[in-house]
Amino acid sequence: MVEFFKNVPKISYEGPDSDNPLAFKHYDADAVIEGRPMREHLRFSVAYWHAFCGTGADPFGEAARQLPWQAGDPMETARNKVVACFEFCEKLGLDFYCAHDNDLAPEGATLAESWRNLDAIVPRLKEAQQHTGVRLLWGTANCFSHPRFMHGAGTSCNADVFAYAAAKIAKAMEITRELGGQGYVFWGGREGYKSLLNTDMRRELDHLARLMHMAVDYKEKIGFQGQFFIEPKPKEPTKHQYDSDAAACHAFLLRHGLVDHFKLNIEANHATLAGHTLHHELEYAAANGLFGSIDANRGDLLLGWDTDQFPLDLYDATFAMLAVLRAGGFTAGGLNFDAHVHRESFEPIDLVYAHIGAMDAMARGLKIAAAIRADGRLDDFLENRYASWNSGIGARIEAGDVGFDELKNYMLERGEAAPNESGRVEMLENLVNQYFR
Ligand code: XLS
Ligand code: NI
Ligand code: NI
Repeated sequence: MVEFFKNVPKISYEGPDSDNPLAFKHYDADAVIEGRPMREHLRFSVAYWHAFCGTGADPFGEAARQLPWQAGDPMETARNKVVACFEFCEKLGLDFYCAHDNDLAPEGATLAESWRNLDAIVPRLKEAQQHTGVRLLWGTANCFSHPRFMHGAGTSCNADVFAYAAAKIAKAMEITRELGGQGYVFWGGREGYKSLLNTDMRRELDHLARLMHMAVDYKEKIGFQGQFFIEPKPKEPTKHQYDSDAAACHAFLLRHGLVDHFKLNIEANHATLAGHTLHHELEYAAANGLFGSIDANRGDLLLGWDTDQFPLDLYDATFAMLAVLRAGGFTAGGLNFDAHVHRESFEPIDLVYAHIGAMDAMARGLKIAAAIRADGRLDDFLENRYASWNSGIGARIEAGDVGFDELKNYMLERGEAAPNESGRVEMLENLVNQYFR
């Protein structure tokens, strides 16, 4: 059997005192936290596109990565990538992978040829899944790379392009079902605009909703049981993406009667591009019944684009895992490392280091978040902060028993509101820091 990550052993847990760069210091897959093994809390996934397809090219430089699975014939490359992906997942102990249709097989000269290419690869993925136990977290369709999608896919001004996207999404859903995918992701790609001068926003949004409704119908028709996710992103490649953040997706889903069919796949770097934190987006999603999955990565605040770096920030990891635990944990979703190595990290081993670090960071975030929850002071503080709503006038407002007339009389009688209590932000920040050890 060919090996693409030669000299990489199976990565195991050695504990926080280990100096071995090829070992986990915090991710102990079977260790139980809050009644569940870490692997079930974290549901780690490798992103097929970044890990096995990305070449390290950027707008200023060509391909730089060593990709030992790359062959002269694109179909041979596709077959090799299957081997590389499952070898990688087994060695790292990643339980899932995520992929676009185009990541798996090359596009042909016609749609039919593209589908023949895919159909030749899917059985190999299925077999590798059965053999290793590694599963598909979510599938998706690439409706943004090919020039035909220059004006968007579901929001294109060209009806034929909409039809092409619909066909591509239908096929990607069939493949995802065939592979037992836990979910299916819609990321807008080029669903947005560069200029309002050439854009009929109302019509484009209605078309996008039509595409989503067709997907919902098709899901039912083919018996795909997975969860649909929308992945918000505010810009790049367009200037304004319609699915700009969790709240914008929520409004779109509500307006078009789609809200019961979707959850959100929140990406850290997209959250920061939108001027939010990952924590904010997760809390918004959870507060509105839309918490679903996470594309775990990070941006660089000095750079204004989707740098898709591996998530290593322990505060971000902790706050994300606090939100995940509060939301009751993942069901269909997981932590997909939608991240790529830096261009200068061009050897296969760099991908290994990147995932070890990211898995350890998220595992450490999980442990810290669980410790903060076990301590209880943070949750107690939060609960008590709203105590005035549990009885008296607060309870009557929440129950909808009073209106402006009653509140006018209530406040006229009292003359002044009850005194405020401190928000204790610094004390709570200190409490969080206490668990960073
Ligand atoms: C791009 C997105 C993309 C989606 C899948 O910014 O993050 O990679 O996750 O299409
Ligand atoms: Ni993503
Ligand atoms: Ni992204």
